Amino acid sequence: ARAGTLAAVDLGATSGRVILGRFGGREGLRLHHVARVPNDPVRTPDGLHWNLLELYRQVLAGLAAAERDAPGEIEGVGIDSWAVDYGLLAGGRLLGVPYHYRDERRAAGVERVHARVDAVALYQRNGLQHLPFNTLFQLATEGPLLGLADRMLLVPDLLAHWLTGAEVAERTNASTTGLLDARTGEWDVELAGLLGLPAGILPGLVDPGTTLGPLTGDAAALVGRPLEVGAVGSHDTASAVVAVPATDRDVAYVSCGTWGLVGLELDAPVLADEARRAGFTNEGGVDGRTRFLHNVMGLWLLSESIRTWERDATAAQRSSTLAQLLAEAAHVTTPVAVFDVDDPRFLAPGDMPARIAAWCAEHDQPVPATRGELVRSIVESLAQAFADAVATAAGLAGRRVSTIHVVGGGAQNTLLCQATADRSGLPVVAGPVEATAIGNLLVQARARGLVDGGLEDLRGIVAAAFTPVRYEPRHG
Ligand code: LRH
Repeated sequence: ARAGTLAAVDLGATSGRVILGRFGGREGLRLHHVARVPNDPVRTPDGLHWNLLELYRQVLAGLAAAERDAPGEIEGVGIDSWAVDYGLLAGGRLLGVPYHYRDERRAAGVERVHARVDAVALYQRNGLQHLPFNTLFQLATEGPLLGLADRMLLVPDLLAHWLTGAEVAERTNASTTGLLDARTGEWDVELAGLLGLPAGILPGLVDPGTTLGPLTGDAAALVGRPLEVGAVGSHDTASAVVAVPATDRDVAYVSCGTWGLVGLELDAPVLADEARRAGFTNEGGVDGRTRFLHNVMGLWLLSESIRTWERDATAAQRSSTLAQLLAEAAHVTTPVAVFDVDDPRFLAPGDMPARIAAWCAEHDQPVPATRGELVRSIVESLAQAFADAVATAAGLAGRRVSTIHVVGGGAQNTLLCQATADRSGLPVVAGPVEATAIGNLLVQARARGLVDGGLEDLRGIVAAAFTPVRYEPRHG
């Protein structure tokens, strides 16, 4: 191990960040937050889009700020983001404004794909949980643009392309497209052909740890130095799983942010039809591991409820912070509804409190009467979904689970962590909050020889540098 500084660009669906990681010294790794990157999607008449140019601008500004904070020190940059979304290019030019996976119209692709390959056969090939926004379904809605395109780049790969000129598909994120063979980790060219995708649209795959190249041209000038970009687990969840501070194997994880990604790390995919029916996915992890997990709706339910209340509030009312709402929720003593957080009605942006109330009324469950009750109902329902997914994952994979690790923003939510412990009957170990950025940094650090070893060694570094909080299950 040697000392050195790396930068992580971690873009979540609700906000992003640029973080410096300093390796070496007594703690092993220290984080320095450089910039927050707001990520506000924009709805135009043709649908819901990512503001990708603004994100790119913010990434450049964040890297420039990082370079000012640590002049001449940064050895490399890694980029990760939410999965599945992409841009189409022709002759190096972006075709159209990339869509947000929560755009309702993208689901129209599901029927088109299933007409050619049914859900059972698809699972045998790609091993993915059916989510209506998986890349292959979205591509089926592109219409004429697909005929013009000669490249598809997933969001982190597209940003890396703009920064460096490299045109690659990083493998962990590529595994969320539905076009990767779950057994081999290579593009399923036959499936791409069956779905009528233009030949050559899928770029060459690279593994996390691959060097992509230095910032070029204007990007280098704006940042101030031609920092070198390297591939990491560019699917944010893949990076988060790298930073789960577990040294034993009998653990489950919940990577909890906008989504709650709940499952196990395995050596090989589970493609049994039971796993498909249970909504389990086999995504590609760093070092060829399998992320066998279920997508739970996540803190989106909370952030979207808050967005609804803020939209409807007068200026004087617009003061309820997340912390206040959680404090109110903690004081609720009446029983609250435990609703099905995975109901598809909660996927698209909109009035979440009204949708939750409607679900409760339809299912003869208590309709939340106050904001505190609604927040409590969300927290308890998420915790129940996490506990159920852990038990199902263990059953399907034939593994014993003795601890649940919660990483990501949700690790700060004490009410949620305690409820997850209570409802699963297992201890919850919470933290680090910045697992995704840490996983991003660790994979770069290993590629550059700052640290070495397998994932277990990297996790040992996390466990030593970031003290987690433990929640014991309470009975009764
Ligand atoms: C979490 C995440 C998740 C995907 C979803 C689209 O940010 O990457 O793993 O399923 O976004």
